[in-house]
Amino acid sequence: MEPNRTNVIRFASSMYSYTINVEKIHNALNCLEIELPSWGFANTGTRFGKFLQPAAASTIEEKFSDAAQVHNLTGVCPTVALHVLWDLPYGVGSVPDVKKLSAQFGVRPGSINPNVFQDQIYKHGSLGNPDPCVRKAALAHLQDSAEIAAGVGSRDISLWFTDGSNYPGTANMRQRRKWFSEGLGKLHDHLAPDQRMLIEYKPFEPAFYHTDIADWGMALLLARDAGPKARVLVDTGHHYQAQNIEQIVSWLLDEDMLGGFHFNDRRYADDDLTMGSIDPYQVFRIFHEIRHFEWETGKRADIAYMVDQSHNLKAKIEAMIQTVTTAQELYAKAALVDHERLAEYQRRSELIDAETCLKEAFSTDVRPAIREWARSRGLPEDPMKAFRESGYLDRITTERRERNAAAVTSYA
Ligand code: LRH
Ligand code: MN
Repeated sequence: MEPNRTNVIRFASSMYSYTINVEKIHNALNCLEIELPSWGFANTGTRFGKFLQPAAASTIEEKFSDAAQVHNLTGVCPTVALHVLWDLPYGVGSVPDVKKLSAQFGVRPGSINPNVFQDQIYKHGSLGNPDPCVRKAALAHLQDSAEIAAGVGSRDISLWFTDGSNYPGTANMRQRRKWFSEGLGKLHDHLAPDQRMLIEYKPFEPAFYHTDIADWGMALLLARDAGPKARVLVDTGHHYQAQNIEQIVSWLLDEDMLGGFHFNDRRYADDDLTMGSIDPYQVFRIFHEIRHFEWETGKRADIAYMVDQSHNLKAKIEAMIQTVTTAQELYAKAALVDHERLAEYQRRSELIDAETCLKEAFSTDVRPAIREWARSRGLPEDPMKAFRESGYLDRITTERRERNAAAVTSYA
């Protein structure tokens, strides 16, 4: 698309003159949807305690209400991820309530997250547990979750397992892999034709010696074994410090096995901090690998962009708005990379110029173009300011303060 006066802003620097292609930014924003986690609105903590927020959501109605606030202010969060035990206490029986709330608040149920880690029976694992009765119970919950997903119209069943061990010699890791393969295969066969199962890996926590699905390779092999409706889910917080996450993303894209992301940020381990708060360039590099793949292949990657954070200190709804606007900014910057020019520099191993293609895009201030995009969609230019002026926070604080004050805070 030839830049003309209307869709570009010209910039001339000593080394380079470049234009901001506003249309490219708007097109990118038009196709970016970000799924919010219901649990991101609830009072959560660490093992050392939980600091209660009077406005926190605890009922599924309140979580839909808060998610709808973020969607109405940003226009890009039409779905909310649900965690079965936390949001659907009656399992399939909770489906009618969820559908009613979805209609009431204009936000659809997103990925369905089974929970085979909280119940006491899962002490030694779920699908990987040496006790066949426990494996059977876990599979039943996973299959129920697939039915819940079908009932509420969700496509993705998002799977995370705490299975593993804390001490060497206490688990047969090869045997447990076989049990996982067996269980995931049975779940796969239980899925509806349009459903997907996303397998999330995590190197450690709560298991501290081995985790059965510890990295992308293990998740990929298990997904392959399970069948064509299985994909890998990349939680950005589930990597060792020095791991190159965007390389993992590029391989999963190449294998057509990348199903989705849980975005958050971290300084040390699975800190679940707000996206882009510690290393925004990391998120940019991930978005760049996806956009470059889509440019090269001419096909849109079928990825679920989801947030998975627990806001232990920040005000929860504001932290979610901050996360979504940060994701939009970093995605818009990645959309500005000149793929032709980059491919040419890569082909010629022009290192400085190739790197500068990314740096130029990353250092571009896309906020004016995003404000223009928001205006064009009848959305507030500054969602955070609009939220603070809406009075919503005061209203829910009054409604929820008493109930939240009574909640348990201590770990033990
Ligand atoms: C595990 C995890 C998983 C969720 C949980 C809330 O660390 O990332 O995706 O189920 O957080
Ligand atoms: Mn996650």
